[in-house]
Amino acid sequence: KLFNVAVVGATGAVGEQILNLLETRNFPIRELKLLSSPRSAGTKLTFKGQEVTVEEATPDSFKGVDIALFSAGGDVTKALAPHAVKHGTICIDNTNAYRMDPNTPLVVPEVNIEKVSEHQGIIANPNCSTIQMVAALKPLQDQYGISRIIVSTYQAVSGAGARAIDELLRQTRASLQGEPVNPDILPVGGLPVKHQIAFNAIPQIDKFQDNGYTLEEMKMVRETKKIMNDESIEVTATCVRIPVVYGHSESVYVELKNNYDLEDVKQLLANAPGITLVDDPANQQYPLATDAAGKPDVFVGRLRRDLGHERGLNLWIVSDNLLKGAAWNAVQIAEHIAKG
Ligand code: 11C
Repeated sequence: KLFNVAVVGATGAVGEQILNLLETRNFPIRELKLLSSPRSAGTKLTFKGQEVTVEEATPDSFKGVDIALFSAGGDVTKALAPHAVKHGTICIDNTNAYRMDPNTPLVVPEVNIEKVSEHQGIIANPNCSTIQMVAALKPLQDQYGISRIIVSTYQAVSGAGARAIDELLRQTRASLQGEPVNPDILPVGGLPVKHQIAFNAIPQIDKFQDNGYTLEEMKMVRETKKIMNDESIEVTATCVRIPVVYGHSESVYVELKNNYDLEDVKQLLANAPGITLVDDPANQQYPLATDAAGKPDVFVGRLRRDLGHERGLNLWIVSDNLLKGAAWNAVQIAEHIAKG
């Protein structure tokens, strides 16, 4: 069976990766529509050697579309996805718009692919930093149970979009030449205060909430509970932007409900789908953002028992935030739907 597919936000950093994946995975497409904001409409992109002109996304764009992949920001999803659903389109949404909606499945295929069947037109793709963490922790949840997670992230600038990548590169050059770096975008577009990202670490990703945590941190808290289907898991997150272009890294402390054997944990992770274990301290082998970039897997290493808590485990989790953290997770969901 072939599908009419639309990509909303086709010219963005994630949209570009979605198109690559649809092409390289040979997704069964009858007709491909590339949609964007009016600003990017008219751009010409190439898909399987053919030029496709990007069109402005409107409520009527979805007539006859079977599957739409949205990654053009939450406001665009909120404005257009309900129209798409009315046209019978299944929407896979990469934004925060519907993730916590009780009627919307929030899906990481390695964790809860069965939830796809409960959709009412929209399936939400979680936040990148959440996806890689829950994919790595799922085998531990199944085997031992999880009571608590404490995570600190080291997140790449590409998570904030193509303009943030330009900002890091521009500031790095300016700084090396002794010129002013003129922060313009990070930590959060639209907020008045900007900070230097070159040669820095910024402990703010997205806006602060009333509880003192940032929205990125609260996404990790709420989404983890929903995807792992356990509101009792205690989650604390500290999210930090660092001067890396591709690949989020995470230091994760997890407290298990039952006693574990470290060798068993390594075996579980080595055998888990979508996970690559890189854990060989004797040879200085552990996951690195530069190795994860461009690859679909979640990389896990530095496994060690906590020194204070017998059921505590520390690990280091790295993945390409634009692939497993966004485009690849969405295309995996689309492939599941296409298989029927
Ligand atoms: C970042 N995690 O790295 C964000 C980007 O809710 O899908 C993804 C935002 C989202 O800045």
